Amino acid sequence: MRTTSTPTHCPYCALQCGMALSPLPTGGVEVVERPDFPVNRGALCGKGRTAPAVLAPGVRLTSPLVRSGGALVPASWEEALDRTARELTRVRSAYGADALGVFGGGGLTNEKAYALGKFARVVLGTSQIDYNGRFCMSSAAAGGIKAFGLDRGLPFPMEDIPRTGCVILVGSNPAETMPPFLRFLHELRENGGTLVVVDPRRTRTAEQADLHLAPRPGTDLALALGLLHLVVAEGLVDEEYVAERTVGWEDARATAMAHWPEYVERITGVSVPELRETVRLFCEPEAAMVLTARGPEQQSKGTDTVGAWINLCLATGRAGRPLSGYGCLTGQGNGQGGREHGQKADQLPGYRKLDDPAARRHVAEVWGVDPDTLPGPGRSAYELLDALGTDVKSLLLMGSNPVVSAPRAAHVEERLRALDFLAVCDVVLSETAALADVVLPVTQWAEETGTTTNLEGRVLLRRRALTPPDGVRGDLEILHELADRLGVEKGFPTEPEEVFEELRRASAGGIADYSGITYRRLTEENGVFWPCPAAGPASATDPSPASAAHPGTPRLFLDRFATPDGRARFVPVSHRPAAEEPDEEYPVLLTTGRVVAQYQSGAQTRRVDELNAAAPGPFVELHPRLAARLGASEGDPLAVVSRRGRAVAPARITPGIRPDTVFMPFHWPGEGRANTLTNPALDPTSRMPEFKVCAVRVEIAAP
Ligand SMILES: Nc1nc2c(c(=O)[nH]1)N[C@H]1C(S)=C(S)[C@@H](COP(=O)(O)OP(=O)(O)OC[C@H]3O[C@@H](n4cnc5c(=O)[nH]c(N)nc54)[C@H](O)[C@@H]3O)O[C@H]1N2
Ligand SMILES: Nc1nc2c(c(=O)[nH]1)N[C@H]1C(S)=C(S)[C@@H](COP(=O)(O)OP(=O)(O)OC[C@H]3O[C@@H](n4cnc5c(=O)[nH]c(N)nc54)[C@H](O)[C@@H]3O)O[C@H]1N2
Ligand code: SF4
Ligand SMILES: [Mo]
Repeated sequence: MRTTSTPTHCPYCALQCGMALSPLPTGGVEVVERPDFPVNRGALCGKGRTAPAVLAPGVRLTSPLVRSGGALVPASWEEALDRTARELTRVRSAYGADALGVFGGGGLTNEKAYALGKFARVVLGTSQIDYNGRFCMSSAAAGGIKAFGLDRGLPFPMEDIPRTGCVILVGSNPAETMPPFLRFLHELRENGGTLVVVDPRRTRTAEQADLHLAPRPGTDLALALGLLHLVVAEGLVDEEYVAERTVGWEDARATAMAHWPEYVERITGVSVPELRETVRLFCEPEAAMVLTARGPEQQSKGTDTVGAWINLCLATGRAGRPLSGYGCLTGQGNGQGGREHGQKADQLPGYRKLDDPAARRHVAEVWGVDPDTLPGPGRSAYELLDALGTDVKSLLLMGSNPVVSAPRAAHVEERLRALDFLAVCDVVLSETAALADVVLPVTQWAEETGTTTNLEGRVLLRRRALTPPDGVRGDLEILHELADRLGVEKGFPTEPEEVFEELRRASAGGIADYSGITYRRLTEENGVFWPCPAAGPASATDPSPASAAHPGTPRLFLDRFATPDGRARFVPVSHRPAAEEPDEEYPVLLTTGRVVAQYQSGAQTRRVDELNAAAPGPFVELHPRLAARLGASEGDPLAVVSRRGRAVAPARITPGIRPDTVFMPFHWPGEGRANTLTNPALDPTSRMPEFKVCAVRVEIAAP
């Protein structure tokens, strides 16, 4: 069996666990462990293990669908593609190119994300493209760019984590969201290091910690400032490092000094002794790390919050040194690569900026177009969804299910219904695809080749292990066919490697430089970390590839940060409240997140029996004191009401959550949809919605 298996990677989260696929005699494939891949060493969570279930023809779409007489009916590919091209052309002639919206996803391979961004700018000529990564890690990205001049999830490989002295894990629950990663945290503690977890809930991750801080949701910024205040007060600033490797300390110091520990205790609910203990654990060892995930980031002040945690690292000399640093645990399978190659509203491939004239010239040359024809930056994801049916009249959607996953989802659903034309490329009939005028069924991870970039910035190759069923086509093929019908015959190859070769050239010289990475290398090495420039300059006179390959860059910033002067920037930030604080009418805080057995909007995992048995539906997690006040018992249907709407789900009572807060996972549509409630207040820099805090009222739902 072993010899015939194909090594590849999981279709779901940003760990991109290595696995191998073996063909089964009955058809289909079986997942086999691949202990050689250093991130998971063979371990997989239940989602990865059961991922082949979604490949079965009964579960997925195998024919295009078009809306006819109000219903979606099967159609030929010719008919579905012709209709899509016709509608896009009609909308463009009636309203202009910016009436054509495009929405991508961080689960798409680098090749797809690159082709989608190019398709929007070159074929449609629209500025109106963004993607679901805006809901995911845009605040960490913005914070990283401000401070370090560059954003890559982790600036070091995962294998460094067990060797540091202390990890502060802020708003991250890998026990549910990245189970194989827990091993690194166990090893950290076995090696004598300590773990501090910051989460309003005592999660299964928090249970592993030496110290669990449970702040009120939305107060991580104040918490980080309070810790920095204590660092200064206790004389723990690394003055030499600050002088040599940073700028802006005086202003950052001044704002931190305004955040007295007692004041921070009042805002966060974390006691002064706990703050002191955190500072001790963080500052005592030689090296330490801060890792954030969606808890502190999905806030209307997420960028400043990330900045405050980075300030703490900089003041203590814990960035750009061995086994120290700030990192963000990215989320989706290609959450990292998906934000580097141009599906983001303000971006061109190689992490270039769309408003930078030199970047426009470089990419336009690779694309063979006049730089002046490239549109400028467009709207962010929520703003784009909010504009549907007003000045954006059609939407091409690839790799997201916003009916379940967008904030203020009932409003987003209404906006989707108000479109003149909606086309969705998906593997299943998601809740969003069900609203479409045309649904284009696509091939899946195990059936196609392509690269992803995991949370470490490691570029990986997923390999085709299976022949797709009749009736489905690849996303690249769809873009090729649509481009052709819209009059652009060249520039949209269907072979992933050909797209990657072009991506290499487009990214060359950019921040996320992939030009030294080839499919060949990716089959021989366990991934290559960007930046990886082509070793020798390939000039017009000597186009031969250089002999010595660049090794890639597993560890960033050891010599210098990616700013013009090589120094990191402190950002002066101050506490501010959430966009919506509790009041008499809405006295409870709602926060949202994930459970281990479901993935995102659930479009894929809700179709897997084993996962549904483990996590059958939504719930409202609440503290026994709040339950007693409501008169609610375990399992009682609770109505959670916010200014956006009302959701109903059974009570799950646990002393592990703060009594002022309820938690709902967001994986389900319908009555228990958490995003009916959430607040689309946006961070001013990253345009990230405030998924992690809003004010609600909780009551027992009338039967
Ligand atoms: N099983 C599963 N795994 C996944 C995914 C999935 O859907 N399901 N999705 C993937 C993706 S795209 C992502 S982005 C990652 C997300 O991975 P995580 O960030 O680990 O997941 P979340 O559950 O969204 O949030 C983490 C924790 O933040 C806490 N939290 C809530 N509010 C606050 C706050 O104000 N401050 C702090 N400090 N913490 C708070 C929550 O209680 C929760 O335990 O997971 C990836 N892995
Ligand atoms: N309340 C609340 N809401 C949240 C969050 C939260 O913490 N709380 N987290 C946010 C975060 S971090 C994220 S990342 C978003 C994610 O939410 P979504 O963007 O909805 O993500 P998915 O559910 O993964 O949707 C991906 C869709 O694309 C399909 N698909 C998968 N692979 C491919 C492919 O290769 N090609 C095509 N064409 N389709 C494909 C899948 O079947 C699925 O329908 O949710 C956000 N929403
Ligand atoms: S942890 Fe993430 S990458 Fe690994 S098997 Fe689970 S879902 Fe897949
Ligand atoms: Mo995410």
